[in-house]
Amino acid sequence: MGHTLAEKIIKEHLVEGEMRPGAEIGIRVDQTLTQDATGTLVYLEFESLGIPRVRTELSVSYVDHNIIQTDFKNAEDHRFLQSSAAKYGVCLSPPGNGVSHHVHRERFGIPGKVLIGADSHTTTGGCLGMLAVGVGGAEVAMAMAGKPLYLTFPKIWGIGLTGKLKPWVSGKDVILELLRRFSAKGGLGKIMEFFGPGLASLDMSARGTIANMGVDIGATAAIFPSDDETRSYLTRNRREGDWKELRADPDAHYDEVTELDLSSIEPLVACPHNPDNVKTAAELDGMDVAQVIIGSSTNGSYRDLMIAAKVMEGKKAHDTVSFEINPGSRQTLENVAMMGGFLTLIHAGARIHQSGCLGCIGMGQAPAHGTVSLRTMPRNFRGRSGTKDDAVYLCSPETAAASALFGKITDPRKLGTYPEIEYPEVYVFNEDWIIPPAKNPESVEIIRGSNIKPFPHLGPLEESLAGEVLLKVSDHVSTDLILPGGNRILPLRSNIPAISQFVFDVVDESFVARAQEKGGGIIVGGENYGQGSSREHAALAPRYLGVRAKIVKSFARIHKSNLVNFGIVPLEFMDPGDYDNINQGDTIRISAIKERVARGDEVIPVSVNGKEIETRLVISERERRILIAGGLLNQAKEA
Ligand code: MIC
Repeated sequence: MGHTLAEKIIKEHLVEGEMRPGAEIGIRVDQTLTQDATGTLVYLEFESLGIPRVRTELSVSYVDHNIIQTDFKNAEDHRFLQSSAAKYGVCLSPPGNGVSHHVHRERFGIPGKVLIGADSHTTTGGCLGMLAVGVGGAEVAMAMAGKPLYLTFPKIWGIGLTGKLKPWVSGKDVILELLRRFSAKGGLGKIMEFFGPGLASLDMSARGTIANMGVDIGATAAIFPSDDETRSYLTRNRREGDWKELRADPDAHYDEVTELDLSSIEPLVACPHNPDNVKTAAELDGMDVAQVIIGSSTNGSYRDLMIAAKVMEGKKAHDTVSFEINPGSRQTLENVAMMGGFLTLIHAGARIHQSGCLGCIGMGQAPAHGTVSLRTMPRNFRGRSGTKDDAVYLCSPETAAASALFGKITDPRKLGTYPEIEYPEVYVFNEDWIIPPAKNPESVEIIRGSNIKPFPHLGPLEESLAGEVLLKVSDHVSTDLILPGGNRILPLRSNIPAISQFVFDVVDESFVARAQEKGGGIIVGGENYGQGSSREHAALAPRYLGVRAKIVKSFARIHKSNLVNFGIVPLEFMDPGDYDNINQGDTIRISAIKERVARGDEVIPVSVNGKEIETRLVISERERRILIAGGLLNQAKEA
């Protein structure tokens, strides 16, 4: 029997384990990426391993998140990252170059390679036929040290595409349609693999958007074949030499198949506060909007900005709308400028921001209370925009631009003829935007400003765990709720004692004081706990406050690995009904936990106010050793 494309890449990179769903495998990593908000910890982690230079084919450090410098902290992080990159053999993409996912695709992504990144949207790389996976920072540090990436071998979810997108419908609508049908946990434990005749009508921009939000449907990765579209994209980026044809075998077997007729999709909008809360633009048509932002890792490409420019040609954004453009990359900025797009947008009243993540993670662009913000970004979790009671809606650039014109959510099909976009034959860019590593690394001093605090010491797993339920939360709690972003908190990413003061800030402002008073405790949660960002701070900061176990209905993949990597025991209710009978303030005891973890027990009894319930610990042998050591770095240093 033939193989899927994902299987072929995994097979070629397999160094440990067996390729069957549910088994743990280790795969060789070719490329890594970090971004500044997660990256400072990654380089501290890498440094603690005592390895002089990275052992990957390519590692790139992007500075794209914390680029609004309200005080010295971000700038100090940037200098730390630049000097670390120079010393350890990593390329640096400095602030202004744009979002890692765009720049990586433009300059470095290669079909058939394995890329991992300390950012959940690393899945974007799947648009080029790479196996691209978002992971916690410690796993990136290990890969930079030449270690494999460990994964539970996923199911391969084939998405068979037929038909052709209708005018005014684009890549964002495709992924929103999948989110609408399958929910934010529909892809858990799966790699999405796209195939079929419909692929021909999906350009690289659409593929990037879809692969980007593959993680928002819960998938480990989302992959497209490397075909003529991939070739022409690489050629336009002067990298035709990196192209090779890659696709699934004709008789490949997918664990699941979904047929998607592209011509049946209409303009869609995700409503607050989850990307899977999807309605049609037509249903929401007429709702007042106060802010429209086009850009981000999801929709910040040349095409995305040019279609907005075409919509705005000869027109002006509505007076009541703050119309904002966040270019995905410097290359996009330069090419859209060259083709006249920015002139149109500026003339139409757009506010042009620097290339980067910005408002997508609450770094500026916070909306006013009680107003609707319509964005082309990937996430709309409560409070993520920087305004606690925000109302963020997500859509395509077409719907965003149409809505900016009228000041109301607008189905873009009302605009008449769908404009054609002209592409430059080759994109202009300057290779020197990327700063190569130092040729004389020994002489490079790492610049450690006062914002870079040492990595906290984490002790090994105790014999037994006891404590109170410090907080009980419901389903789909994102890492943005566990440890928020925003320009107040993000600059503290390199300072765990300081950032830990914001754990669960959006949910319950008294959480930190309670955790400190009780000397730590246990968190209880619902389904898909820890969805969203890969930020390991959402595990490390609670651990710093003494949280040693979480009991939930189900975990999101990256957060669960992060919990293990920082020594927090990730338990799942055997009977989800037990969730209803457990409350904040209840006394929890988990006896002989260390012995049970070491013995390989999957069923872990937990006493709740003296009454026993059963929970499940579904982790590999390797992860059990990590938990016992108190975290991945402790274990790596022991080994
Ligand atoms: C996100 O989109 O949520 C982020 C901000 O890019 C995060 C990374 C972070 O929290 O630093 C992610 O996706 O991993």
